[in-house]
Amino acid sequence: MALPDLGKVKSVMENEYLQQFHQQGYFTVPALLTEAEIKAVFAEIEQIVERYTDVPDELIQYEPRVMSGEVAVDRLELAIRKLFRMAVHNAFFARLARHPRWLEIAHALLGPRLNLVQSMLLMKPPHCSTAKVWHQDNAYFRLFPCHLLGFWVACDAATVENGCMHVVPCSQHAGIVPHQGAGDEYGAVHSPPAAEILAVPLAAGDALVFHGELLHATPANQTDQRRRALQYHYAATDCRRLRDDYPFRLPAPEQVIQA
Ligand SMILES: O=C(O)CCC(=O)C(=O)O
Repeated sequence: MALPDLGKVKSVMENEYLQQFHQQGYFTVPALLTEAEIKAVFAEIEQIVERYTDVPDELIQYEPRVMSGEVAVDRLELAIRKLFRMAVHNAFFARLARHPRWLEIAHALLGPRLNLVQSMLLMKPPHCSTAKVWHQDNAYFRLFPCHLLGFWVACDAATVENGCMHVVPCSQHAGIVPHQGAGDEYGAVHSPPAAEILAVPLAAGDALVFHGELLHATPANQTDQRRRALQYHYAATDCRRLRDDYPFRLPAPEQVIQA
């Protein structure tokens, strides 16, 4: 990815962040969301789960271990693996895609014209969640050049025990590695060596900003606590799918954003 003009973005983002992004493939930002904003996120999830009369099929995806009957849960919300493309289906999450602090960072790294490629709320509930396998997000999207990044925003404190993000620093430099599998099991054929893996625990409201080809994974939630996280992916509008025979369909961008 070409570096944006560091002089121009200096007032917007610390050079240190930019350098870490381009070298290591990620950086963390403290308190990207306030406590009040996180409360509003939780309230909106509750509304979606409890009150929508006609929930679109793609919006709510359940944990496979609950679906198979292996694990029972007390409340429907605790069976949800993810809310998918919720910025398409819900006005609150659509507005969140234009959060000024997020866009400041996204524009600094990707330029003035952006597509919101995908929004997700990763619920990782206690007792029934499964790991998310090692993967690169651009193995799903297949956008070239990879002017693509993800925001992963912890809404609860994310720890090693409850399934925080794990990354392989610098892995984006190797491009897309071979992937296989179906659905959420689609992942890198080879898991990285333990010595290369870095856990990224975060406080609620903190964010991991990561390159679209950074290898990452999350373990299952082994605690009684919840671990909810938002994930929004933005790409520069110059990214293209060069072929369309990849395992995943890529719908139209959820939003087009102009600085
Ligand atoms: O489990 C998580 O929170 C991360 C999931 C993830 O990396 C993804 O769906 O791309």
